[in-house]
Amino acid sequence: MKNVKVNDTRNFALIGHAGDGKTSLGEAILYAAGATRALGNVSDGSSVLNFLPEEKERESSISSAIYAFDYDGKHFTLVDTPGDSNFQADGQIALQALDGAILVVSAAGGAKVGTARMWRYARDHELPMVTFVSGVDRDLADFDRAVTSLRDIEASPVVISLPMGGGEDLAGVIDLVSMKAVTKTGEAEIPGDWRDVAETAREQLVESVAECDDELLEKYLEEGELTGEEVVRGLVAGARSGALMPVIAGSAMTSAGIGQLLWAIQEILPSPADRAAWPARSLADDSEQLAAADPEAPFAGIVLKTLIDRYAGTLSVFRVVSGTVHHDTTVLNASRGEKERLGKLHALQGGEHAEVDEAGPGDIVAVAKLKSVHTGDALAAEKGGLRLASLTIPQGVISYAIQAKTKGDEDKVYTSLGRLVEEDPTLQLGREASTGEFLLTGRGELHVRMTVRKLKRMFGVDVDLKTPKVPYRETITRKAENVEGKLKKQTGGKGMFGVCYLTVEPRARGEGIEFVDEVKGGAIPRGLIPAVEKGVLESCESGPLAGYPVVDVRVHCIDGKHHPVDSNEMAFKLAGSFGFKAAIEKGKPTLLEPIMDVEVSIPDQFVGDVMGDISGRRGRVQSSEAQGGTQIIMAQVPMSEMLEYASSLTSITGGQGEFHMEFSHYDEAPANVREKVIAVATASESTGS
Ligand SMILES: Nc1nc2c(ncn2[C@@H]2O[C@H](COP(=O)(O)OP(=O)(O)OP(=O)(O)O)[C@@H](O)[C@H]2O)c(=O)[nH]1
Ligand SMILES: [Mg+2]
Repeated sequence: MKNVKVNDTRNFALIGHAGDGKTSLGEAILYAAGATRALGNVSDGSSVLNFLPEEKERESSISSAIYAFDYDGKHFTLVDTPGDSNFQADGQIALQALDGAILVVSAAGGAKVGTARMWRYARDHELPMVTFVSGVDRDLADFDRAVTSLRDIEASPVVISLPMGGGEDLAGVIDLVSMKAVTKTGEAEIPGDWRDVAETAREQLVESVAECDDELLEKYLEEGELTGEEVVRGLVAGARSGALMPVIAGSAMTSAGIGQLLWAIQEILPSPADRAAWPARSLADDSEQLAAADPEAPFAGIVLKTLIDRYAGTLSVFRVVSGTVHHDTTVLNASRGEKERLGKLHALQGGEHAEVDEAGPGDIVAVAKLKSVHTGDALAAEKGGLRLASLTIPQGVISYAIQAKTKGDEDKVYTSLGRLVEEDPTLQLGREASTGEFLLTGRGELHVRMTVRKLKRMFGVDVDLKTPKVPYRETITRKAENVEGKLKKQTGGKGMFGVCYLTVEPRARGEGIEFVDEVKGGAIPRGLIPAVEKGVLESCESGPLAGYPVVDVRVHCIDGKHHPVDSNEMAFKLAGSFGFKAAIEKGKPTLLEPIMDVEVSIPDQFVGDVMGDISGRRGRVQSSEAQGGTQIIMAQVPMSEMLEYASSLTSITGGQGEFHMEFSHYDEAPANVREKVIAVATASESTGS
């Protein structure tokens, strides 16, 4: 990979719905490019992209795999992302560090909810895309319907290669750019019985690209045709601006269309130099700058993945945006302000890696874990460097309480999970203050269960998952004025004295806690007001109803009393805490529950059952629309009702449903829910568990 120019580098991801053929397509690309000696297969465990044992077992990707290879004098890095909504966030992180994407759509089912989600994500990050309609060799393949389904998700498809036949009779593809038939034996003239279809499709292609460019449109209107070169120019312009989505037909199994795809990757997807420059800030004066793909510029890079390797330990994978780095280069972790010396650089090939001497713009390389570096961090040259924006990391949405299966394993469980969280930042590990339980938070039930599997395989420790914990909150519903918080201890020895008067009032959802100092005339000495605030904030951690954090309250400290000798920090902290607790009680506390945005996609016939089930879960359906053969239902449902939704949806739809959810907002819980939560909290308090 040395000496490849920036213009000859391509970094792209395979994105799409679960099971639509991304990994298989990745294997077909690697094989066609000569990067692998045999065509890897997801079903027999020979895939080099699904290299994790959990992936081989499930025959499905759970983490994005990065594979660097050279082809035709160019350097490519392919990132195969998972399609399941439990793991898609991992691909979303990687996409932010790449230059383009291949949207993989199954010819048998067309675009689905996972296709739409990743398509929107890539579009929002301005990544040019090409669609590969895969599996045209399948019995149920319907290429035209798959193309139409792309219109449903608002992509603007333009077909650049057509399948010749389908199912078992698939003979190859027709390349509409070169107007040739491509079969197993090579390139040939388009057979007579395919000529009309090809001509019509070519006309549509020419018309679509002409509409992307005024000059081409003029020529097309005058002459009714464009040259091959002009078609390519229009395609490139259309795909890069997002106005067009070039579509290629093919199969990962028969390798039909893979040549066209390799062509499109080189000709249509941008090189690191073609894409928009990266916004950055100067480390010296914080001014806004652009980081360009210049090998001579000061180094700037971005960490897109952290992975635990069998042999090398933990690795940080970064993409070089500007400049060039070597083994031993000292860089700055610009996101955290720490210096780091790079170890040996490695190019990744799925689960394997090969040492490289240097990395320049567009290269994606791994180094042994740098101590301060986390996924998403920006790296920069020590001198004259630019700080790129850190990547956005989607956070977990569902929490489980975890408990070591074997007593005595607790420490090991905690440190090992810490390493897995390091590897997968969409997981969070925390402790519930009110119960002391350890919580593992992930993007879905399967995400958390897979993490537990990895924990067992990699670190030899096992845990039990307990019913997910709902992160309830507490707040007040009315104002309570002038409530006294008093600490007075003046019998024997050194006394303690502090009094504060607090007024509390409700704030809007999501506004948090605010402390306002309105004490006049030194009723509480200036230096001791922060102690009152500290007392208030500490009390917020555990509310009066069920011990959940108190939120969305404004606390005014309006007055107080002090003693020249006995007043001190401790006294006012306790006074603040007592005052706050008393004020909250008077403010008629209530329980808030998290509400989730839920997106369910199901075949038509299950709409009635699924909607009924959502209402039964206190959910509100907000919309329902048809999208490429599936119905998408959007609803808001309390989190407590969604904890085991995955298995219910499977049983309602016989495994044909998919859902995704994200936290939306907090809402007041109805009285019956509140009473139940309080009863559970009181019971666990009295048993001390
Ligand atoms: N006939 C046929 N089968 C295919 C093709 N591509 C994939 N498959 C099969 O479809 C199934 C799913 O393929 P994968 O490549 O694992 O799909 P994926 O998109 O990577 O799935 P996730 O990683 O779960 O998102 C496997 O059984 C493949 O063998 C194709 O072009 N033709
Ligand atoms: Mg896969």
